[in-house]
Amino acid sequence: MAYETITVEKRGGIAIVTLNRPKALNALNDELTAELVAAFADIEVDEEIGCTVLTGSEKAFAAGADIKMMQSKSYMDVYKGDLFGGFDRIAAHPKPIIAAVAGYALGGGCELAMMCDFILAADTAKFGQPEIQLGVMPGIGGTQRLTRFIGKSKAMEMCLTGRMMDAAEAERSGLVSRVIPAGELLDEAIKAAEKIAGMSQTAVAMTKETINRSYETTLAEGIRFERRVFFAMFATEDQKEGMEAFVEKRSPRFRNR
Ligand code: DAK
Repeated sequence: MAYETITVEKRGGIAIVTLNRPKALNALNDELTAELVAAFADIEVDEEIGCTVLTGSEKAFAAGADIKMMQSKSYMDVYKGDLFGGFDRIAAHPKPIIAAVAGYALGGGCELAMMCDFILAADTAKFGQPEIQLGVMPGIGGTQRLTRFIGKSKAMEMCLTGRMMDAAEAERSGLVSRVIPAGELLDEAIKAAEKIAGMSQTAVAMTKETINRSYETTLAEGIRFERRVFFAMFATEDQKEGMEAFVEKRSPRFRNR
């Protein structure tokens, strides 16, 4: 399918989705949201794809929701149109998504990166929730996810002052998993995605679901959930294959069953 505001490349077992509105620094508008939702719906049912890299340009992952699109909207417009409601579908995508962030990840851009399963940051990356400067606040999960990822004090400071965080601070704060020289970012993200796509996709999906459960429940319930899912893995062919391959000193051949 041809898209106007993103590109999608399938490469072996992975997909690379690139935000592509260079003139607006990849600002998120309705069209881009709908195209991202459609692309991830395709990836979800594509059995060949095990992991996606979501990236932007050298200058911007995404500079936020499109301010020019939002400027004239009324309460009824955003309420009835469920502004950016499509992003819930991306947050619920069952396969892993790696955000490869270079340059600005601001507002909705930072929120989109946080919906992914982990963030690899170029040393040029800058994260921020500057909505307060526009007289609004984060509205695609920023107040909730940022607070859980970096803690109340830093999240409050960023959301109340609009201060940006550089890549080194983002790594120290636990927002990103690793900082990588900008020129190597995409290759590193692809390498990680290929590694994940080579695992049992059943085990990968169950692991993603279980880690995400830790944000939704108490520790005791989460541990109970983990145990149930772990036990269930012994009903999969991939558990037999993975352990047999270890004992036989060979690489496993997972069949995602
Ligand atoms: N929206 C629209 N256009 C944008 C944009 C944005 N967020 N960011 C940049 N652009 C456009 C600029 O207007 C400019 O276009 P032209 O003037 O050339 O036509 C072009 O991209 C290049 O930008 P600059 O000329 O400004 O480039 P600089 O290098 O000088 O500056 C910058 C880069 C990233 C520092 C600057 O562009 C900037 O501050 N951008 C805005 C960042 C921002 O405020 N982001 C947050 C947006 S609000 C919701 C509730 C709230 C929200 C959403 C949902 N719900 C309850 C559902 C709000 C979310 C947001 O993200």
